[in-house]
Amino acid sequence: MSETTERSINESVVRLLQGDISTQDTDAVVNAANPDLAPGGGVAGAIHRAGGPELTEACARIRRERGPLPTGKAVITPGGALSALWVIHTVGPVWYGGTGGEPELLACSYRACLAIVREQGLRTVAFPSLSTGAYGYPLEEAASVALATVVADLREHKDTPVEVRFVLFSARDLAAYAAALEAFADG
Ligand code: AR6
Repeated sequence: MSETTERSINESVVRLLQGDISTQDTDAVVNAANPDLAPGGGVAGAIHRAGGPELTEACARIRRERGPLPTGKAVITPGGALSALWVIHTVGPVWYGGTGGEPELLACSYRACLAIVREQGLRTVAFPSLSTGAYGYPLEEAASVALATVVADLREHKDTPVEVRFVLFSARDLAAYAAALEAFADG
C-alpha cells in the first residue's frame, strides 16, 4: 500500500495516491481522452478496457452527435463496468513547448471537469495526471497547474465540497504532485 497525502481546503479534500485510475471507487473518474473519445493507450486505454463496450459505445455516440471534443473541454458518460458510476472525459493540451497556451488549456480541463462534478451533484472524483503521458507535458509544470487550479476552484466553491483524488501512476509522479500540493494548499 503506498502512502497517501491529503490536505483539506475548507470542507473539501485533495488526496494524492499512487495507483490505477481505472479501479477507483469515486463517483466519477476523469479520462485523459483524445478528441475522438476513442480508447487509445495510457489512461484512456485502461478506462475503456475496464468500462467495457457500454462505455466505448457511449463515447462513440457523443463523438457522432457532437463531433470532436475540443482541448480544454469535458463531457460525462456512464462508467459502464467501472466501479465509478461516471467517466468525465477531458482533452488536455499536447505540449508544444509552452508557448501555445498549454498552461491555460490544462487549467481549463481541470475546471471543466470540476464544473461537471458540481452540476451533477457528485461528491468524489479521481483525476489522472492529464497530458503528462502521450501528450508530453513536463511533469513538474503540469503538477503545478493541476494543483493550483484545483485548490483555487475548491476555495472558490466552498458551498459544494468535494473529494478530489489524484491517482498517480509512478512514485515520481506522486512526488511531483505532493510538492505542488505543499506549494498551493498553504496560505
Ligand atoms: N492510471 C493512472 N495513471 C495512468 C494510467 C492508469 N491506468 N495509465 C497511464 N497513466 P496518458 P495524456 C499515467 O498518455 O498525456 C491516450 O492514448 C501516465 O503514466 O494516458 O493526456 C489518449 O487516447 C501519465 O503520467 O494521457 C490520448 O490520445 C498520465 O497517466 C492521449 O493518450 C497521462 O498519460 C492523452 O495523453
